[in-house]
Parts: sequence; C-alpha cells; structure tokens
Amino acid sequence: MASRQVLLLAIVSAVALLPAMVSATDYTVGDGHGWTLEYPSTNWADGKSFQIGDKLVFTYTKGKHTVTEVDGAAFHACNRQGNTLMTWNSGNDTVALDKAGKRWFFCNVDNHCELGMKLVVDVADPNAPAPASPPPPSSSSSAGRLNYRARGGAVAGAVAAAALVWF
Ligand SMILES: *[C@@H]1O[C@H](CO)[C@@H](O)[C@H](O)[C@H]1NC(C)=O
Ligand SMILES: [Cu+2]
Repeated sequence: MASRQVLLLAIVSAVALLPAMVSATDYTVGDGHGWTLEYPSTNWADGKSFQIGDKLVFTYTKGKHTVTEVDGAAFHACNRQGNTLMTWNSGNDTVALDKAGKRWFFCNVDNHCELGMKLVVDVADPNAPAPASPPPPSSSSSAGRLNYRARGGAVAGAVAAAALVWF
C-alpha cells in the first residue's frame, strides 16, 4: 500500500534527521521560572553543555529586567557601567550561541545582578579539532565523533530494518 510506503519513508527520514535535531537545542533560561529574581539563574547552567547552534531563550516581563551581555570582568563585578557587548529587552529574547567560548549575561536593572540574575555559559564547538594533548597516541575525540556517527547510522539502519519487517 502507498500509505505504508509513505509511513515507512517518514519513519526513516525522522531517524535520519535525529542527529541534526539533537545537535541544536533551544534552552529556556530558568526553565519554567524564566529569567527572574525569584529563581536566581546563576546555577541554572550547571551540568548543561552548550554547543554552537544552540539558543538561549530569556523570558521575563518586559521593562522589569534586561539581558545584557558583558565581558567576564564586568560579569564577575556586576559592573553595570562597564562595556556592554549587547542588550536585549523584549521580554522574550533569543540569543544565538553562534561562537565558541564563554558568554556572560546579567540583568542590568538595579542590583539584580548582585541578587543572582547572572548567567555564564561555555559554548563548545563540536567541529573543533581535539586540543593538542602532549603525546598523541590516537585522536580520541574524533574517534568519539566517528563512533557517534556510526551509532546514529546503526540506529537508523535498525529502525529501517524493523520497519521493513513490520510492513
Ligand atoms: C517568544 O518568541 C518566540 C519566537 O521568537 C515565539 O515562538 C514564542 O511563542 C514567544 N514566547 C512568548 C512567551 O511570547
Ligand atoms: Cu532584573
């Protein structure tokens, strides 16, 4: 039946796209709490790993807060008079993590930064070459990527095979 073929194609396509989908994530800062004083954001990033292509979404009541990107020194000092790299203030701000390295954000209203409205993320480049480690016996991180791809391919193949058997 044509509909079965369409369904099969949909399943196989979805599995093939899976690696691309997991590689870019939109993170809502503070999760359900949003970007707020009631839920200091300082530790929200702990345990999360960010990659180029991910996005941070800051949601808050417009006018009550800002999302201000600064350098590390201004961040650590909560220096609101220092050099500002970028400011967002729409209340629903999407910040693209489009480059590797640390990005520092705080709220530029009153003493909110001191109260914990600050967030640092460290953005990894998934395509960066492995850092040169003293004796290079084997490139473990590129092997890891190859394994990851091989695993994705194996999963796609297994699902496709299962679907073929099923239909
Ligand atoms: C925030 O903006 C995104 C698009 O940029 C939209 O999809 C989403 O619904 C908005 N959220 C709110 C709470 O306005
Ligand atoms: Cu604030």
